[in-house]
Amino acid sequence: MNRMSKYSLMVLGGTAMLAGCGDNPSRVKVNVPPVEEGTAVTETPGYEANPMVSPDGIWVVFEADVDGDMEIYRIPVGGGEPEQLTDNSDFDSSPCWSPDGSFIAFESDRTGRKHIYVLDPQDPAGSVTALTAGDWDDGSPAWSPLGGWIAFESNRNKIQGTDIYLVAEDGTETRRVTETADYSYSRSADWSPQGSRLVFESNRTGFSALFTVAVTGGAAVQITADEGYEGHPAWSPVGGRIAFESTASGSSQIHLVGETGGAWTQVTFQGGFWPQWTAAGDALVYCVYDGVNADVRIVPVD
Ligand SMILES: [Ca+2]
Ligand SMILES: [Ca+2]
Repeated sequence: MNRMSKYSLMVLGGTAMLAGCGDNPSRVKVNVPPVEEGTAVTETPGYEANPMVSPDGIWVVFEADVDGDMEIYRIPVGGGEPEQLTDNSDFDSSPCWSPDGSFIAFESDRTGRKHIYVLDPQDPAGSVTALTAGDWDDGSPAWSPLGGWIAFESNRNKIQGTDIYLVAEDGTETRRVTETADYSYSRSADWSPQGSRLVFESNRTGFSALFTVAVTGGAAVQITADEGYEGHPAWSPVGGRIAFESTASGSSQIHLVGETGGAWTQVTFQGGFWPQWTAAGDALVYCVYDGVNADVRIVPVD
């Protein structure tokens, strides 16, 4: 259903209520459609998730389930015809751009376990490079803004849970960044603009909270309180603050917090998941999700 027909139905509902209210103007209520936040990038009946704008600001890459399994797509930021980049019966998800926009890293279970792969969006039917392999699961790749390394989460070396690792973008070397207890997770990492620190979510102290850590490892710094769920952090490419999703307001919304913590600023009020900054750091692409349908939106951020 496109936005116009959805609005038409809501206006019809308001009209019906008016007709039932008689002549008493004090009892007249009109259902005013909510002002939609940001701009729609996709408005399909299906599930789109994990969007990220290309460094040149032209494309949004995302995952979608159209044919019973997840595939990677890209679509112009202003909307239009999606271009399918993977086509198989496996679960392909969590796409992210290389800093020069030449490649897209993603996770796929095409070997039976989840691992990190790289494709060329100019030649999606061409060769896909596996960066990780093994009898465990890797996911949520995030490419360093300086190039060279991709952060990801893995359950290798762990009895339940995940830690953050780095893999060289040519797959030749892997490094461990976090080392937390079994049965706890550190995941959904993203890079600081200088490529020296990572922000990630972890439940090491209880509920899921946000932490930062040097890419060389060591002590993590907690930047949100762990009394609720905070996740999917995205470090502003111009620095200073981190976007994330939280259910603190009663539903999942996008918020901002300083990169060393502090007060939050709420960005969305009508739902928000999986925020990612544009390269200019002046907007967030994210999803709204009602449990069945998810759509990609983009909203400017001052
Ligand atoms: Ca949709
Ligand atoms: Ca697939």
